[in-house]
Amino acid sequence: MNEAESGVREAPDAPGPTLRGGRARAGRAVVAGLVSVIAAAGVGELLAALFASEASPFGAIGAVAVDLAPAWAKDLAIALFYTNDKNALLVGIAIVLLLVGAAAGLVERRVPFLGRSIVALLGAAGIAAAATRVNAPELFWAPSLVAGALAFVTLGLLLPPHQAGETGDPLSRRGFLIGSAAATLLGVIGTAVATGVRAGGQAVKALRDAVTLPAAQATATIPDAAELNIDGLARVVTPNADFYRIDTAIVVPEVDPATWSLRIHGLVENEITITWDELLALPLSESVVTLSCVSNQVGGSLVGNAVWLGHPIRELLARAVPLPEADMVLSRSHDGFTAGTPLEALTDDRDALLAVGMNGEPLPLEHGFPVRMVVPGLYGYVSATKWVVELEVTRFDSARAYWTDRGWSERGPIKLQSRIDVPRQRDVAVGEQVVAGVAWQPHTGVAGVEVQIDDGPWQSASLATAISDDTWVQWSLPWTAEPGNHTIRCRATSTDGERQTDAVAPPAPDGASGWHSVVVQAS
Ligand SMILES: Nc1nc2c(c(=O)[nH]1)N[C@H]1C(S)=C(S)[C@@H](COP(=O)(O)O)O[C@H]1N2
Ligand SMILES: [Mo]
Repeated sequence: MNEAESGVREAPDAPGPTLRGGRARAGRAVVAGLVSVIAAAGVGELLAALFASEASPFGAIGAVAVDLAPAWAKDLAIALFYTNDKNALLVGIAIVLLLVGAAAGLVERRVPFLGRSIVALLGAAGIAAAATRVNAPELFWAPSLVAGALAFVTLGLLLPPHQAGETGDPLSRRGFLIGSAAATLLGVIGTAVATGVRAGGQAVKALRDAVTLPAAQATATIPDAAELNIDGLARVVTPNADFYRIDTAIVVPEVDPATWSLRIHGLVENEITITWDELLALPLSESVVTLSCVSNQVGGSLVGNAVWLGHPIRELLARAVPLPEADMVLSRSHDGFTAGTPLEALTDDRDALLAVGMNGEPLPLEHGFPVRMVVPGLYGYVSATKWVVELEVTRFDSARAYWTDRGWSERGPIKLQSRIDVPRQRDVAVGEQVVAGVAWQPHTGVAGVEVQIDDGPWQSASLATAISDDTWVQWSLPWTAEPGNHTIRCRATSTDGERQTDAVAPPAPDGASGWHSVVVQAS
C-alpha cells in the first residue's frame, strides 16, 4: 500500500525539520528498532526450540556471557538471584538487545542501511556464540541467521529510505503501525510457542520417560527416625522438584542415552569407553548423599539430600588403572563444563557414584540426565559433573577446571555447617516452641548440634537418626519463648571432633563459614 492509497498522509515536513516532526521521527525509529529485534528474537527462539534447541540465540549468547563473566559477577548473580540467576541473565540480555535495537533504529533513520546492518550483526553474534558451544548442534547457525535476516528486513520495511525529492515519511502512519504491530505479534507468539515447545515436547524428555532403571543391588534404607516431621524443617530427603539447581547451562543439555558414552582416558593404562547399556548392565547401588554448592551462604538453601542410584566410579577407574603420577580426574560435561576431583576421593572407599537415578527416578534433565557424578564430601563444582561424558585422569599441576580457572579453590571439601529452619519467620508466639534445622559435613558426619538463645548457654539439640555420615542430619530443641526479641544461633560438631567455626568467610574461594543465626520477635 502506498500513501495515496492509504489516504493517510502526514503533513509534509517543513524545510528544516521541526522539533515536533523530529521527535515523532525519532520515536518511529526507536519503535522500528525495538520491534525488529522483538520479531527476530521470537522467530529465532521458535526455530531453535523446534529444530536445534541448543542453538537458541538467547541461550548461546547467555552461555557465552556466563563463561566470560568475571567470577565476582557470577557470585553476585547467585547471591542476588539464587537459582533465578539464569532468568536474571536472560532479562539482562533482552534489555541489551532492545537497547541495541533502539539505537540501530535511530542510526537507520540517519544512515539508511547502517542501522539494519547493526541488527543483522546481532544475528551474527548469535551464530558466533552458538559456534563456540561444545557439542553445538549441526544447525547451530540457522536460528540466529534467520533472526538476523528478519531483523534486517523488518527494520528496512519499517524505515524505508527517503526517495530523492520526497518530503513526508515514505511509509504512512497506518502502514507503520500495522507493520510494527505485526512484528511485535510475531515476536511474542514466537517466544510463547518456543517456551511451550521447550517445556512440553522435548525429545529428551520423552527419552527420559521411556527409561526404566534396573533395580539396585543394594538399596538404601532411610530410618524412620531420620525424619523429625517438623513443619518448616527441610525434609531429610529432598524431593527432586525442591532440589536446588546450579550450573552454567542456559539451555539444559539434551543428551540421548542411546548415543551417550563415557570415555576414561589420560594417565591410565587402559583407555575405556562405556555406553549407557553397558553402564546399566553393571551392578547399581543406592546411596544417600548430601550435595552442597560452594556458593551456599551460611543459612542458605543451595544444599540438598537425595537417594542416588549409580555405579561406583572407583570400579571403572580400577579397570582403567590410573598411572602412579596421576592425582586428579578432570570430568567433562556434554556442554563443556569441567570439574577437577582429587583422584583419591574417587578411588577410596567412599560412595563416589556415576549416578543414573535420583530419588527413585532417572535423573531429571536439569540434574544431569542421563548420567552425572556424585561424590560425598566435596562441593559440587569440584565433583558433581552433570551430563558427564568424559573422565580425564590427570594432575592438578597440569589441568584446570571450569571454576578453578576462575579463582575458586582447587580442592573443595564441604565445610561443616548447620542451619536453622524453624523458626524462620520474624514473628513467633510466646510459649512452647521448637527450634530445628539441619547440619552436615558429608563424608565426615555430624556428632552434635548446639543452640544458643540470646547470650544464654549453648544447649545440646537432639539429633535425628543420621542416615549415614554422607548425609545431613536433622536436629531440634524445645524452646520456651519469652516475650521480646531473640537471637537464635546454632553450631555443629563433626564426628572428627571439629567444632563449626564462628569465623565468618564468604563463599569465595572455598565455601562460606560462620554460625547461622535468626532473629525473632515473640509476642
Ligand atoms: N555440567 C555441569 N555440571 C555441574 C555444574 C555445571 O555448571 N555444569 N555445576 C556444578 C555445581 S557448582 C554444583 S553445586 C552442582 C549442583 O548440582 P544440582 O544442580 O543437581 O543441585 O552441579 C555441579 N555440576
Ligand atoms: Mo556449586
